[in-house]
Amino acid sequence: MNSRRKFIFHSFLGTVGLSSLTSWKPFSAQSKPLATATKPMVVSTWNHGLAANDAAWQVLNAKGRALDAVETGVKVTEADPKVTTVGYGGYPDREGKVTLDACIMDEEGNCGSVAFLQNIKHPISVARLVMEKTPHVFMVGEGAQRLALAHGFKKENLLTPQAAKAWKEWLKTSKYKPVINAENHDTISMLAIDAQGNMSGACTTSGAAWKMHGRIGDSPIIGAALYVDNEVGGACATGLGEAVIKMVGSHLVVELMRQGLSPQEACRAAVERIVKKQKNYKELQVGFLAMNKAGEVGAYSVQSGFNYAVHNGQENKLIDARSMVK
Ligand code: SD4
Repeated sequence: MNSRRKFIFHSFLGTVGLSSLTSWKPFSAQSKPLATATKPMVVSTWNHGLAANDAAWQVLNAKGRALDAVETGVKVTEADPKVTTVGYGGYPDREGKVTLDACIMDEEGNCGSVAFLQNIKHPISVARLVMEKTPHVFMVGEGAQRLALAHGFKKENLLTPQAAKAWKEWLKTSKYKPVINAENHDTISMLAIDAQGNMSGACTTSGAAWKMHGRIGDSPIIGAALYVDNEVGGACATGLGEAVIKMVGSHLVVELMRQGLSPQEACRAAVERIVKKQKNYKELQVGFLAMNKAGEVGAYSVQSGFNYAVHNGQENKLIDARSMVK
């Protein structure tokens, strides 16, 4: 060590004290590690999660990677024109444009996101492209679309006649007041554990219906709508994105699980944070869904009406989440 470095090092020790340095442990080592799940599991938000889970399960059952499972799973919802909150058939913004947000995260902490993506049916796969084929983690708009086209994606019209009709109906009043559990909800967020015990997650949405052109919600934001830490577990969110971004919800849920809370307790604590800090909580819906490394699942929402689908190999069933406001 040269003398200048030695000086800095000793001044540092003087500040923190040698004993605190030697007793320092990584925070993650402070709570007991959980046993890893011995069988695959997949969970996802809302009732369309049932069909998405079925597709994801095919991958997991064939000993596939959780990352492939979550991508395959949420693509089912993206392609379904009857789901008016995700992908093709999603309700547009107030200018009649369908703009999509998505993100994905793997067991190594790699992640990719796209936002404000237009005319590409599977934003989740573009998010994966960002993660795997670029040096970046987050791309938006035209640049994200160009990346997709360069990798063989096709430009498509995603505004179905039904969504166009709903938009024209909305234009008559042009009132923007998201309705709880309807209209701006039903993003699909999914978490999976594979046969190797690795976790991944995905989230994809057309966002809040009738949003301002250019508005982006929580769904493409790593830490807000989705977070996965392969040592601890994963969490994801659905609901009013503005409320989730403000408290970086999914990251909070994972960190609470790291400190020893069960998935259910961690989701509840995150909802409590919203209720405590956000004065308008009675007018909004947010739901969190979490799964830890051991395969334990929990969820909690601000308002009643949030449900989620759990596939454990034996059955794929829909469960009503508990909520703060009954
Ligand atoms: C958003 N969080 O854009 C999304 C919408 C959503 O269930 O989750 N709907 O704010």
